[in-house]
Amino acid sequence: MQNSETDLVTVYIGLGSNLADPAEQIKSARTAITHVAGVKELAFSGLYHSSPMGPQDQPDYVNAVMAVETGLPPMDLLRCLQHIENDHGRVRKAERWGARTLDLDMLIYDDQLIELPDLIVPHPGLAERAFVLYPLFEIAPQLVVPGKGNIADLLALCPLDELKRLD
Ligand code: ROI
Repeated sequence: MQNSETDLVTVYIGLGSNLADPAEQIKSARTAITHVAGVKELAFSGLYHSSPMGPQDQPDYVNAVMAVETGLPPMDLLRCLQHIENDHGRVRKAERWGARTLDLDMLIYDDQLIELPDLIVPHPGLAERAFVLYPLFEIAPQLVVPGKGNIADLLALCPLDELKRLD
């Protein structure tokens, strides 16, 4: 069901960068997201340093997770996130899972299960990614991930890998 404009939902967004001063990319993306009309920040995790998942011949990543409140429907929010990625110099290459200046993933949208050609929510890789689960747990320890279960249970099954919280 589509949200009416007055219906606000909580959305979790994953942020990742491994090029052109990753920590600055993440901070700047946070500011850009909070400036989107109809989007309000609820929480922002610490920054995490992570080794690359996928091809290893790329720099390490900085990752974070943000919670926002919004009345924007999922596809409208996705377009906004893609604009912000593009504004941060994101170049879409043929290579899957290559280095990127900024990656913004819609991890969770309210309690919804979404399967559209351009958008699957909850994010399909969420449960296998320490660099998503640990920052998500930091800001929402009681969260139930729609269709996947309790965040604490998911986290217990996910090795920490090389993940380190910065500062
Ligand atoms: N690996 C890490 N550690 N962090 C990411 O944000 C990330 N994003 C990606 C791929 C290439 C899968 N690997 C990643 O898109």
